[in-house]
Amino acid sequence: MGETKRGALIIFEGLDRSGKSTQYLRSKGRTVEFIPFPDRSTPIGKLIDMYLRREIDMSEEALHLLFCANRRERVDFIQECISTGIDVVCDRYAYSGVAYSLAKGLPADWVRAGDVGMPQPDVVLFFEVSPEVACQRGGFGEERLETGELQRKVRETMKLLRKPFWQMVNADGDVQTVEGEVRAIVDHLDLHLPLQLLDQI
Ligand code: DGP
Ligand code: NA
Ligand code: NA
Repeated sequence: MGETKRGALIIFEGLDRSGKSTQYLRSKGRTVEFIPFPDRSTPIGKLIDMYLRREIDMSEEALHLLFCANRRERVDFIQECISTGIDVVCDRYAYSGVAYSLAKGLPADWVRAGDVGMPQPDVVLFFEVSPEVACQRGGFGEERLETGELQRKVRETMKLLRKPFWQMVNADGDVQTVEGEVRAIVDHLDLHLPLQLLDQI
């Protein structure tokens, strides 16, 4: 009897409007569960959504903790999928959480502690898009946090978070080219070790 291979935890990271959503929809031929973070469908996600659409205000600290809590809400589901051989693709993860809050000037140790113990990704695909291209894509600037200045800071901060399991993907190109890059990386993941938990971000 063959052992069922565990699923992979694949993270898409990058700036707003870097084309991540398009990418993950196009990869739907695999047995994959997609989780967008923030997951706006949960009660905590609805609060985040109201904040982003400028319907409510809250402190930066409270917002940070809500984003962390919103990711924690899905941990059981992620682990269930992985152990039954289903891949999980998350649009954003702890790295967005840390990069946005550091860019706003919250204390580094406090910020980085919020996602310790989360499942460790098998790969983080970092979609790199030039800020000029990102600003030209549709819908930019509609929500809070989409100002050019904050995006520049997030971009710089995000790069400092790079880990050995990060892969940079040039997202300025056309969709087919980017999709090819993504598949090549995902097809070569080594899934023999069990899923680890993040001991630092
Ligand atoms: P999205 O739905 O992927 O466009 O994300 C909504 C916005 O929230 C986007 O500007 C990025 C930001 N964001 C995503 N995750 C986090 C997080 O954990 N912390 C903070 N502060 N912002 C985040
Ligand atoms: Na956005
Ligand atoms: Na998202």
